[in-house]
Amino acid sequence: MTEKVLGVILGGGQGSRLAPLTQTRSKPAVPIAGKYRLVDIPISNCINSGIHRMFVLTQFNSASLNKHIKNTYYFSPFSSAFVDILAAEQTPENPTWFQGTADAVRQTMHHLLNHEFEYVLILSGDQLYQMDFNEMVNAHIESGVQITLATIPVNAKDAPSFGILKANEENIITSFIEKPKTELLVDWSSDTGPEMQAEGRDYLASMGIYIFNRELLIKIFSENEHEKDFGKEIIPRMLNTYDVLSYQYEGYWTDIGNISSFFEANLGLTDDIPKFNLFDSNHSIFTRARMLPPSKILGTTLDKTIIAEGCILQAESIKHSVIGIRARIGTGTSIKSCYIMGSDKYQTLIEIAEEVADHKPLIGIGDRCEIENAIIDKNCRIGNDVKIIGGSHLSDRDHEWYTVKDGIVVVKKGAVIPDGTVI
Ligand code: ADQ
Ligand code: ADP
Repeated sequence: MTEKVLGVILGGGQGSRLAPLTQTRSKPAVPIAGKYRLVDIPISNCINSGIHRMFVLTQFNSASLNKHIKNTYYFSPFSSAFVDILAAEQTPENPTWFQGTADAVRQTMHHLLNHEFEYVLILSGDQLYQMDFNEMVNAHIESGVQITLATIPVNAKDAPSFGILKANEENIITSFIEKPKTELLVDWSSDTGPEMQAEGRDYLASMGIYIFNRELLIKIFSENEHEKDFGKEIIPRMLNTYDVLSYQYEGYWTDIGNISSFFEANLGLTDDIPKFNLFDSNHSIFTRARMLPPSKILGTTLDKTIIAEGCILQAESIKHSVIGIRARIGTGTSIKSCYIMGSDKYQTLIEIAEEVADHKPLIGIGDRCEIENAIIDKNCRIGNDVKIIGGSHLSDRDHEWYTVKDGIVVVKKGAVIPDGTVI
């Protein structure tokens, strides 16, 4: 049935919650897990589920996102498969950027409707999960509804960050509240089953994943031009008129829309048995094949660490960390609980000799550094004897080279950090 589905990936609003990672790139282009980009997750889930036609909606169309999509997702010219980026565009009718999730879909409907489909599957661009959409599509069709929402049980601490709902015995949603305040939660618990209740996951949350029948979506947008958001406006209104199905999912799913959840999700990949399984061949995550050389490691003690291709590591030790493509780390350096994104290029030996003579830090991380609880964005030049120790002792701040959020130091893309700096 998934051949009748068109995938629409919401690639992000202004991306302020992931700043400064989104300062110079669109959210779908943010690197994760050492070699992928955020947008690879929903695209891979679609491909693994047999959904081969996708649009990625984004506020700005960065060169790196275009290049990544163009160089990764090319399909046979004899198939109908495609992944196309639709950036917010000014037209005489729409002089502004996308004003919200529903507005993004509304503004791009004329592109979507050029294709034949019966169902549109709307996905968030900032979630980590490996879900087979076949089952959700089948549940949607079998129940005869026109809208289905994927839902997941969450605990009281997380519930205020999500749309929370209640459903009847047929899983038809009876009420919905977008991001309820903690004091309202007493009225919103559900019977989520004994396993979920044992974990304190008593609230049914919207995963921000929706299936709409084509004609209904056209009707919704023609009826009300002012609704900007699915969670805040469209879903609550639909409950009064239509049956909306709750499709309960119980696999691993996490929202990675802010720095601390992004950091935790990346470092979680270093667990003995990570909840997100990069090694599952039935749910492969696709990304650009870069033809990089194997990583080279000289004298480094490694523990609980993921290392992408093309790295040159001479560090003393690397623990509980994710090391991205083409990373270079100098001798005597120790890295703990970090996500090092790596670089877009290698420096030549001549460039290196010249920059060393000029006392300019090289691309990568220098010698005798100590780095902990940090995200180092791509192409940074971190000098020798630099100490960056994140943690709860640091207050939130924004500096020219770095930002601190929830104790995590995020060194900005391309930052040059002189020898001996202490953060
Ligand atoms: P949020 O995640 O808070 O809640 P929102 O910030 O609107 O909702 O983002 C949903 C997705 O759409 C994200 O991937 C975001 O990047 C993207 N997005 C947001 N604005 C956009 C825009 N203008 N253009 C393009 N893309 C945009 C939603 C639901 C909740 C639900 C959670 C689950 O509203 O009900 O519980 O998702 O994560
Ligand atoms: P990624 O590996 O993160 O997908 P790319 O390979 O797409 O990154 O490269 C990102 C940027 O770096 C592009 O602008 C690309 O042109 C540039 N780049 C990549 N390799 C080199 C290189 N060897 N020399 C100079 N620029 C490069």
